[in-house]
Amino acid sequence: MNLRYLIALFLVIFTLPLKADIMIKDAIAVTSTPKSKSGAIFMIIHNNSQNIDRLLSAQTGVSKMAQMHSSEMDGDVMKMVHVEEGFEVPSHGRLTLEPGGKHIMLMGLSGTLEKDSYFNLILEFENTGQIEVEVKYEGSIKDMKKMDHSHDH
Ligand SMILES: [Cu+2]
Repeated sequence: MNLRYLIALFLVIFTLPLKADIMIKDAIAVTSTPKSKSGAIFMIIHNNSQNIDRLLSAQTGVSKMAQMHSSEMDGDVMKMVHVEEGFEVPSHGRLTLEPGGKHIMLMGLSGTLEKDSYFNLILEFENTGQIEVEVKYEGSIKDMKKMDHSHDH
């Protein structure tokens, strides 16, 4: 192996983009009506590392509080439960926050969000630390495409 080859090899290794351990996709927020004081954030959290991570908390400037919630059926009624310990993100796996499942609940919204605008959300992970993501406000939940197949009774 000559020196020139070695140098080339090093250049390749050190210029490869580092794959982030935690990657956030499709972060969106919805409210039940345009003037609601509460809303929900959905996203897909990819964990590319060998370690389990945990989403501990979330913070945003657009609401007073952000909580980790899960949805559970209580008879015929969908109930939201505050998950204080946060959500586990499996290693080499993903966590999906989606309507009718786990989500980040926004409480005390300022009510100034405009449809299709973006706001910043800071996520705190046990291993990875803080990650800032942009969340798109998709308007009221009726506007959300994924809700097209929601169950009507
Ligand atoms: Cu909730």
